[in-house]
Amino acid sequence: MDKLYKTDPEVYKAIIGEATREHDNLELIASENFVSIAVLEAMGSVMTNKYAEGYPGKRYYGGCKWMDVVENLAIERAKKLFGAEHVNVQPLSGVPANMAIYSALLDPGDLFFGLSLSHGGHLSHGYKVSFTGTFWETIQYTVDPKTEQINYDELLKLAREKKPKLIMTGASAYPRTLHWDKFKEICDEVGAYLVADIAHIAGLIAAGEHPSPIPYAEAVSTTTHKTLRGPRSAIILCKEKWAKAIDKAIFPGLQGGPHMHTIAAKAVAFKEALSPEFKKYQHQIKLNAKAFEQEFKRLGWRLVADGTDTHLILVDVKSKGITGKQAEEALDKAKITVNKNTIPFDKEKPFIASGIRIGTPALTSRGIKEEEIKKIAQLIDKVLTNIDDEKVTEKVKVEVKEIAEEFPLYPQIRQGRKED
Ligand code: DSN
Repeated sequence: MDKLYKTDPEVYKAIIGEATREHDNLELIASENFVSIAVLEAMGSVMTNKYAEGYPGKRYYGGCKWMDVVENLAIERAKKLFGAEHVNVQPLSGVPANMAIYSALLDPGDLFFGLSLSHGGHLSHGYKVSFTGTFWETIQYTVDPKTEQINYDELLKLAREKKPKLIMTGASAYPRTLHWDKFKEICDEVGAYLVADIAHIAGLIAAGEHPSPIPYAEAVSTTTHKTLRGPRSAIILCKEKWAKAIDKAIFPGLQGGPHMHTIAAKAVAFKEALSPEFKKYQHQIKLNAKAFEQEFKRLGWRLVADGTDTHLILVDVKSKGITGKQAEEALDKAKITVNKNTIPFDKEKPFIASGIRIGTPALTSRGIKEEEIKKIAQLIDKVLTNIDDEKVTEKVKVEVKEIAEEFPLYPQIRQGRKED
């Protein structure tokens, strides 16, 4: 990054600082991941220079030959990866993707259901402070108080009573399998459209490690930067009958020029995701989450829904007398990055929260496996059970450094120069 260093040493310093932080810390935020150098190169390419409003073969600008090439590659690869009839690769991120789906399938003021934010759902699933909760009527369904999992019988009862036009499924903090066939039965019974937001589990689905909603849902959205390990962005997959409405909702409905450098990077990430190595990687993500589950249980921690089938666990830290905020801050000092998270029926506000969310995609991208995961669970336990003891934090930091050094990340960026 010589040119960047000469032009803008402050931004250069921030980028090197972040690359160093990503290397030095153990990244356990379930929605984060580390992309390949190939994806970074596509993101930092001349594709950022071009306007390409419209779609391949039908653009509102001249000179779009190479834009069509990358967009078609991204579309074809995503179709193959998920077995979808139609794909739109232009959504800038998850919330606009969900807005586009609601706009295409609903009329203003229609009623839809989404999983409550504090029960693992997402802002864009109809939460009242999000536009998704003001342009449309919404009802937030919850998990079962005993199992902390979706109770499909209760959801059916609610759907029969309220008659939603659409049920949004998917989650941001739900550690167990989502049963799309059961959601579909409910939708069919009340005449609602089934929509799935698979942002967290898209990589697992692409690799066959979690059931796919594609055969059941009218439309599916996903961000591309979580388990899928692509650039920060999103796509929509849908049945052919919704293709025109979805495409129109994205452009010209909600967006202008697509970010072609990101679309190029998505194409690269989808190629990587079609490889046999990606399947092994996704399997390891789940093995690592299971290893966290087992070790945390052995250490006496209560886990929401009693464990995981996916890439994440939710630890109820309040059950040992600390808040999610305290846990997040204490772990941050030891260079272990997690996020505080509400747990079902949480009495704390989201900014304090009673839980922490721990995910394995990023650590797995570094090559970390079960043995180290168990060690990391023990380090987390040490910090949390000695929350005000700086000596313990300092000792844990040394062990974190050893693990980070054993599994290096982006050495070529940290050195500030490309390998030639
Ligand atoms: N903000 C993301 C997460 O952390 O899960 C969801 O979009």
